[in-house]
Amino acid sequence: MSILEELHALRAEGLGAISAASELTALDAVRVAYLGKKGSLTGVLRGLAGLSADERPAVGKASNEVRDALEAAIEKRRAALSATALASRLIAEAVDVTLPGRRRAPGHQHLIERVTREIVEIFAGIGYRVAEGPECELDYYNFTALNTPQDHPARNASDTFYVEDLSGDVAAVAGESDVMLRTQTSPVQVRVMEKTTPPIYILSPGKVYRRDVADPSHLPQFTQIEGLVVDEGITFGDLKGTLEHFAHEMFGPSRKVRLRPHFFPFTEPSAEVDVSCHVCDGAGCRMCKQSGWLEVLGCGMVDPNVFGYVGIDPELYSGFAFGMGAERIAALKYGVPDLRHFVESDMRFLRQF
Ligand code: 2U9
Repeated sequence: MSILEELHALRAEGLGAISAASELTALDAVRVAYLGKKGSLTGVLRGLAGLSADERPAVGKASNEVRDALEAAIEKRRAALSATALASRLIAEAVDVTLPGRRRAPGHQHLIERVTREIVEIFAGIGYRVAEGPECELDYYNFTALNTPQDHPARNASDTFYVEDLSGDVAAVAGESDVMLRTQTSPVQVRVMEKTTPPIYILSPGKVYRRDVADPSHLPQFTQIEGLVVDEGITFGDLKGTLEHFAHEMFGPSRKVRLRPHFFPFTEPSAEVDVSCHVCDGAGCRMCKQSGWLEVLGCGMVDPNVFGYVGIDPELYSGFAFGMGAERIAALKYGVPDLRHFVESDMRFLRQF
């Protein structure tokens, strides 16, 4: 076969291989096989050396034509294969923007947060302001200024979470730290009284900590809401009227309020407060253990000793205070039998509210 015949055959064979290449990598292999350094066309051109001078131009021209034809065919095939590849990728990766999205369940306020805010709103409506303070407190604010004797059981390490003083304080090393997780929010009110001249009408909601084992009616951490009023001429009657207003707003307008004598170190006289049962209207039911009454909070007139600690003149001013647990109020209002439900994060429980 002459070189011209070989070139002709090579061209036909190359064009066939190009159109047979079904993907880009195969096409590239064809290009290398025909046009590469060690490719067939280069191999044929090696025979050029053995030709006479007048044969060479025609063979040179023919080989250029074969190269051009193969290169053009490769480019055309490459464009076609790229377009097909792109089309199939577009199909494979297509996103149906009309499909409905996956819904995320929106979160909502925890019942305790809702009840806390509801209580705050009731008192905000009659002029109280919210006061907040540290959860880690000093013995002075949590106990001493609240007229709590040195030997009061609440001060025991078995009742209160004492916090290690990292300053290396000798008392702390001996296990008698002055720092603790507050057991009530009253220290917030002591701090306000230290800095404020009456009238004072404040509410202090917040977390408190007690070294209790969790059971249906106790949690080692819970939410307390305390109120404090200090003004001229404040009486026990003002306290009762305020609590009646709260009971009506929280549990319904026909609720009755009953006060039973009690003792707290920081108030004198002190009382525990019952609200007539909102489930049976006082007739007696499972909720109120047949008594017709639910115990909801504690209260009293601020002890003059407490005024002494904060520099308020008890001859000029008097005041009342009250305290309640938001978890207990929520449990009574919504019929939750066990306070532990509030901290267990079981969505079946939480979703109900
Ligand atoms: C100051 C002076 C007095 C706050 C009060 C109570 C009565 C009370 C309990 C209710 C349930 C705590 O959450 S509980 O366990 N609290 O009964 N708290 S009087 O008296 C104060 C507060 C601040 C300066």
